Amino acid sequence: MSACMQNDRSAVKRIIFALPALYALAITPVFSYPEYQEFVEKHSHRTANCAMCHVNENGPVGEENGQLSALTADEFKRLSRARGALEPGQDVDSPILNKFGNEIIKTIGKKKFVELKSDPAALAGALGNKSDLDEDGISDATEYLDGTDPLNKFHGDPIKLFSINLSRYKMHVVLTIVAVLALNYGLINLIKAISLTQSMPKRHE
Ligand SMILES: [Ca+2]
Ligand SMILES: [Ca+2]
Repeated sequence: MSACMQNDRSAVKRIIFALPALYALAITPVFSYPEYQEFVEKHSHRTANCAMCHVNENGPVGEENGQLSALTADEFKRLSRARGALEPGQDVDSPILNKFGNEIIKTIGKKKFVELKSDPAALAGALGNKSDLDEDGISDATEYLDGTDPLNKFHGDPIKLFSINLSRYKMHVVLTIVAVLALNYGLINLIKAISLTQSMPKRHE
């Protein structure tokens, strides 16, 4: 069998495997949830785009990475499973959602997420303060309210990050201050000693 025929067969197989997922996608409307984005921008006075929860900053519709038209057959299956995760606690791994987006569905379930569209502020309370995916010390829920990136440890409300880092590294700060004071003290005494030496009368032999 020629390589060309083998390639054709494997392409046909891929299409056949993808058919159920494509059908599921076709009968499931593509939801977008601009209510959350609008709330975040209004509440935080920061610009928020789809990248807060999605892989692609332009959202799920399109042909780029993390968008529906670029998904493989396996990714369609993962998408279908994620869309069926109506209740919390399920293992969600949607290829169009980033880690935070998947965490939201895992924590509260798709059903609750859709319900909260009418009250986007309540999403923070529903998420709770346990999860801090980027480990910057600010919970995902707070970063949602603040309009900062819950997957970037260097992106957070500056005052909160400063306060958290000061608390985390307070021993380093104290030791640095002590070291600087000790160095200054030593330098001052050294200068005094040199001055004294120079001001002492020279012995005539
Ligand atoms: Ca965080
Ligand atoms: Ca962050």
